[in-house]
Amino acid sequence: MNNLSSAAQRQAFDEQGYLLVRGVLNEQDFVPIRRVIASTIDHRAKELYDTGKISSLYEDLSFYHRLTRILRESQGGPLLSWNWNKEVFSREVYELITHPKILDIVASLIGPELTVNGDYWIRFKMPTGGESVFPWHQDSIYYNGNVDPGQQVPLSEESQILTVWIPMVDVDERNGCLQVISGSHKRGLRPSHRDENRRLVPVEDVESWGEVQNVRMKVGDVFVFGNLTFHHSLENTSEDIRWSIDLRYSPTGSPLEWLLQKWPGFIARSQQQPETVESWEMWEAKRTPPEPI
Ligand SMILES: O=C(O)CCC(=O)C(=O)O
Repeated sequence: MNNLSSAAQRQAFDEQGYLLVRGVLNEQDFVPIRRVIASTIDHRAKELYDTGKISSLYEDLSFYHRLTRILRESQGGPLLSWNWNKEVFSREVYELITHPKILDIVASLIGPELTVNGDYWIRFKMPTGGESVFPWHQDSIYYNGNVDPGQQVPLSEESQILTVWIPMVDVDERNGCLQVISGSHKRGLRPSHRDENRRLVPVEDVESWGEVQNVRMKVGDVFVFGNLTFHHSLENTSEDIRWSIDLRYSPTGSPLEWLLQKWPGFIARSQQQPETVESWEMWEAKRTPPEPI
């Protein structure tokens, strides 16, 4: 897993179903998004404090420890991991999703006509050991599982949907890094069933199919994988939250209207029709429901 030329990146991605690119972003690139998260945590803390669910705003705690403390007190039992999308919808997220270095990597894998799908997630993987495990899955199985019964839509596995996974702290086996199975995407979409937590887990022993890779990453590295690549994340046995953001892209014109209706996205790059690229204001207008008349 090294930095390679575009053609070699593409070849490695096609072969393995994933690609790790080191040192893409720098500390400065994260400043705006950290600010958005900190302000959302602040807002959430005030809500919980005002409704008597926490006894303090814990403003003296660091960015990383504050949310754990707030959730420990408000949730009582084991901490549930959180995913935020609309809570952090902002120009700062748009800037990160359209970061030229990220778009260059995505374009090297799926071509120059790029649509951002609106289902990005900021994830807080809580320091709760086994509770924090995310089981093996292919993203397509979740997409298909989210389609309403009876809705006739093209299956998601017929499209390329790329995830760009970006840690906001260094990640390894201790704090729940991702694992992937090399070459697993070549087997197509596999059967799964719902476990006791309603999560879709494979019925087959996927770990026996190929090399299971631990995806150890430093802040600034990005990890890209496809919607058929089996991946999961390990327990977070550390004391701290594992923060990450995952972004999603497809070739423009992919038959994903059902996804874009649910999570409106935008055209992020186009070589053929550069005038179709959509600004933050255009994305914001798509995501903001019209005022009632
Ligand atoms: O961040 C994680 O722990 C899991 C992420 C994941 O499964 C995904 O982005 O599809």
